[in-house]
Amino acid sequence: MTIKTAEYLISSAKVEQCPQAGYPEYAFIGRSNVGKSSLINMLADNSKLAKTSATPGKTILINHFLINKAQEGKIPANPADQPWYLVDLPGYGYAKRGKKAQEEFERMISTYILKREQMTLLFVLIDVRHDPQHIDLEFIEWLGENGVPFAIVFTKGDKVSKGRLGGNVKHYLKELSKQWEELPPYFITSSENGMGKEELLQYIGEVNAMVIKS
Ligand SMILES: Nc1nc2c(ncn2[C@@H]2O[C@H](COP(=O)(O)OP(=O)(O)O)[C@@H](O)[C@H]2O)c(=O)[nH]1
Ligand SMILES: [Mg+2]
Repeated sequence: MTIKTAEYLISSAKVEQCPQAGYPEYAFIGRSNVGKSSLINMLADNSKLAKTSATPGKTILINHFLINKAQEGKIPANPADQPWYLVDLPGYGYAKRGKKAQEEFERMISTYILKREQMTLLFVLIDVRHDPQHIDLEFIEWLGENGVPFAIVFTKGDKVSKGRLGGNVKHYLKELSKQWEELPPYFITSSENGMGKEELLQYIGEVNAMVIKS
C-alpha cells in the first residue's frame, strides 16, 4: 500500500459529526505524547498533516484524514488504491484533564470505538522506552472485552539501542500474554527514521483488501 494523497478533512467533537462515506477507517490512539501525530505524518510523508507538539493537547476531537481520495467517477481497479480514512484520536492519560473533561473524553472515545461503523482497526501506540503502563494495559483489556480489532504500534524505536528495543518489545508481549492467548499484530516504528513504515502500510493494505472484498 502506498499513500498517494493525504488530506485533512474535519475535527469532530461528536461521533455523529464524523465523515459519512463508508470507507474503511484506521484509528490511532495512545497516551498523550506517545508520538501519534508524528507517526501519522511519517506514514503520510507529510510533516505538517497532523499537528505535533511537545505539549500534550487538551482538545477532545476526532481528527479525520482522507487517504488516496478517489478521482471523479473512477473506481480504482486495485483494492490497494481504495480510499480510506485515517483517524487521529485524542490522547488518553492526560494528567491535567479535569474529572469532568476526563468523563467526557471516555464517553466520546468509547462511543467512537464501539459505534462508528467504518472503524476497521484501532492502532494502540505504546512508547517502546517504557515498562508496560497500567493505563495502556487496562485500555487493551477493555478492547478485548469488547471484541475491538486492534494492533499494537511501538513508537520512538530510534530512542533506544537495538538490544533494548528487542528486549522491551519482548517484555511487553510477555505482559500481554498474561491477558491474551493469542497476541495481537504488532509493529515497531520510529517517526524519526521511518522504521516500521512499510510494514504498517502493507498491513493496512492487506486489511483494506480483505474488508473491501467482503
Ligand atoms: N526521537 C523520536 N521522537 C519522537 C518520535 N515520535 C514522536 N516524537 C517526539 O515526541 C513528542 C510528541 O510527539 P507527538 O507526535 O506530538 O505525540 P502525540 O501527542 O501522541 O501526538 C514530539 O516532541 C515528537 O517530536 C520518534 O519516533 N522518535
Ligand atoms: Mg498529537
